[in-house]
Amino acid sequence: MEGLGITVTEHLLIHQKESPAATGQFTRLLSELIFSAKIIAREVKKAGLVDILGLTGDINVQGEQVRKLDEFSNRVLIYRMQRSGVLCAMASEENADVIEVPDDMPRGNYILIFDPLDGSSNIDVNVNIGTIFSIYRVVGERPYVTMEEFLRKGSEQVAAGYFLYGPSTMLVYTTGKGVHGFTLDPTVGEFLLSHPDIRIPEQGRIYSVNESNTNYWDGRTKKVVDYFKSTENARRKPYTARYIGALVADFHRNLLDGGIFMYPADNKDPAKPSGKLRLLCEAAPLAFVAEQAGGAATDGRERILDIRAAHLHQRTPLFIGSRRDVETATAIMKGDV
Ligand code: AHM
Ligand code: MG
Repeated sequence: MEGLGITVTEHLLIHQKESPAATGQFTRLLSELIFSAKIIAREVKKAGLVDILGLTGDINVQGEQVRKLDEFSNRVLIYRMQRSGVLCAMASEENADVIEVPDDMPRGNYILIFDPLDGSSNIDVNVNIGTIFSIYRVVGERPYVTMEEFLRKGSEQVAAGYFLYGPSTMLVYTTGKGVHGFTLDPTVGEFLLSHPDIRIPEQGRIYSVNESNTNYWDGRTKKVVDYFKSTENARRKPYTARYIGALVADFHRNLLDGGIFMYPADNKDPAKPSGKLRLLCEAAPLAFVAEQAGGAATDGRERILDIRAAHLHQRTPLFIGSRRDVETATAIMKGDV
């Protein structure tokens, strides 16, 4: 029947033949992720109503305070994905080490890396947050995985994407054949194809950066941000500033409308010389999405997808979004202009 929309499962099955990633196991992996995200979305929607807000008092491996919904989302994802039968192991932003699939559970061909609830400082104020995921195929011998399986270049990802918990819940993902967006229809509980083949404008009109860090930036970083604010840029008028403070939400807006998101290196915290964002669970998956939509992502010098992580929780500067804007920022960062 026409007019009812294509569900994400139908879409996956339709495209299964074109995408080497979309095997039966992969479809199952994504279905489990979708189910987990629906549970997280349900709790996010209730967050203002039940006593779930506030800090747990714990500190996660990144040295940040863990909020209850982060913890809940992490637990949901670990519990469901461990039982999916398609994963060999996982890594989460919230866990210091690799998360194994228990010996008594079936293991599969994939590795999942995720940020269970990105932008968590927004939870208490009812502003958008999201879940980011990155999927690799196991290359070594199963069922045991080594750390090397995780420390791969982002270009080896077979799929990546995010769930955005906003006014609507959305899923945006790529398997290396373009980027597709789905919106959760809460009346039937299905993600329906709402944004087929997303293309990011070649050049945007938005810049997104936490400018309160200006005094911690080096000269080149300041020059990049000045460029987007000046009337001497490619638009001949200042770009507009938009900063939500949740990477998924800032990235998503710029993906649809065009623009650049930046989280450069700064000298605010000697323990975090490369800025705040994590290569494996934040930068690499969004870089895959950006490139597949015709955009770009660098650390100010190198393509994000070419960087091999040295450790699980490695941080990286990030310049991501419309291709021409990222190219300009990278050229300034490299001192080429
Ligand atoms: P989180 O994963 O702990 O929520 O932290 C990452 C978030 C990103 O979503 C966002 O882009 C960034 O931190 C905002 O940082 P800042 O408050 O320094 O601007
Ligand atoms: Mg995050």
